[in-house]
Amino acid sequence: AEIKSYAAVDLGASSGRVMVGRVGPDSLELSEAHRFPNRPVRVPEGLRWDILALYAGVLEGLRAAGKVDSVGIDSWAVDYGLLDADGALLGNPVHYRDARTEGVAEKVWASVPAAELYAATGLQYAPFNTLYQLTAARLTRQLAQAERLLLIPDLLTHWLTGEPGTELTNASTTQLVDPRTRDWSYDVAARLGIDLSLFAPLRQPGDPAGVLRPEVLEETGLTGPVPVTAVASHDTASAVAAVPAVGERFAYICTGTWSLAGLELDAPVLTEESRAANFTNELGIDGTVRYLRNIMGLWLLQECLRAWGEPDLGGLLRDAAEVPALRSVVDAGDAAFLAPGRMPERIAEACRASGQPVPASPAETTRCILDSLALAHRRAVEDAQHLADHPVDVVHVVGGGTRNALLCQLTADACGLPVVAGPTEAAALGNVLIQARAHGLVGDRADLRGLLARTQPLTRYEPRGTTAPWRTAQARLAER
Ligand code: ADP
Ligand code: LRH
Repeated sequence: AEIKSYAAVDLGASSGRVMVGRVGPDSLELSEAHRFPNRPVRVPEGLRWDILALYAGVLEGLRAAGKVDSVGIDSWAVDYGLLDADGALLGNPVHYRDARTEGVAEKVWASVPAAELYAATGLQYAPFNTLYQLTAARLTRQLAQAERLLLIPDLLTHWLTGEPGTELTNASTTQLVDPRTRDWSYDVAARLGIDLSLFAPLRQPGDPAGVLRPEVLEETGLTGPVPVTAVASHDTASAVAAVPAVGERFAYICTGTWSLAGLELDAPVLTEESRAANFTNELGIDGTVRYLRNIMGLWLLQECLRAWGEPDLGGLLRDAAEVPALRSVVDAGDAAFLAPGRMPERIAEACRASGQPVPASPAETTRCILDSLALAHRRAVEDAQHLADHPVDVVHVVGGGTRNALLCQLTADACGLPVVAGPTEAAALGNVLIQARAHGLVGDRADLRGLLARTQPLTRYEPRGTTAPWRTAQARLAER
């Protein structure tokens, strides 16, 4: 039977990779063509993405990938590049952890109250939602000069093909989309003075997005035509598409730089209760809603490792497993941990301020982070089931965090549910499968998930003991 090859470009906040997926009627194999670090750069005006280095990594990866039937790009959400009338990039894209959005939300809410904004867009409050970024940029010369705004995967797709577009799953993270109509929220944009004509027309996951330009073929040594396919270009949407679940009674946690924990639903939950719980309704494939909460994720650990001079992670996790459980926990949903820098100190301060033992070694700090993440996973899985009235029997963990067995086990313990961990490269697999489906190789969502469940290595973690210590820890956190 025929096997097709797809290149999946998946750009996470900590690394970018170009993976090659080989898809047959009942086979799916993924291999890594190229991986490169994603290192933001702090310049005098603030924190910026090194977009040219990322694009160079994409080209190098496509060269390493060799002959493929199509290419798709996904990346982290919310950020964008601006192009002038000549199509030239205006400055380096601003990083979502940049400080420019501090205090901006209050200004937005003065025009459109937070409750109305949630009812219209279903998006959680996060300071970095594109809507707040654009409001922060409002009076800048750069925005005045801009003719086009392209979200990061759309920008790279545009550089590869020359074709502009705005892919829907990622557009849903701008907070300018109505999750019921799955179209722009014209009213919100108008009231905030955001010019929607900056955005290229919406496209759906699976839509064609052009072919590699002749210069790109030359640069990568590929022979044309090589089509580019719009995938679920928000990395989390691609990852959720690749959750190897059976049926509907599952929760997922996409663990990487962030933990994105929640449910796949048929319709958004726009209640006031849901807003108060800060759940978001991002759009998924096939008319689905990704109802989830953002948790700080392994960012907390990444930043500590950076502060400690990058010690060996395996050794550190082994030592952390020996530290007594739940001695101190911090609120891993707290936006206070969003900015880079001084992470071990900030965690120590949070423990001290809440009257808990202050972690005294990297192993203790690491344990505090993993316990705190597992606790936040528990809260999100519990709250989502309640808010959406959608019970689950299993938690699927996907992404880089599946390589952290301690985190997976603690998550099972905290949730009191079995955890099925894998695939690790879920976003890349979702990316590959949407391309394969666009070319008629796989069927509906259930087919796609069945294929993953049959072909990808998965690890099951059963919950140990009762959830009582986790419930106590949760109550302790809530008191503060
Ligand atoms: P992103 O896509 O956000 O850049 P990834 O999904 O690649 O993130 O996950 C990166 C995280 O995975 C790292 O921060 C690290 O905590 C975890 N990780 C990667 N490799 C290992 C490993 N060998 N053991 C334990 N954890 C790992
Ligand atoms: C994860 C992610 C997440 C967003 C954040 C900005 O990579 O896309 O879903 O909230 O980055």
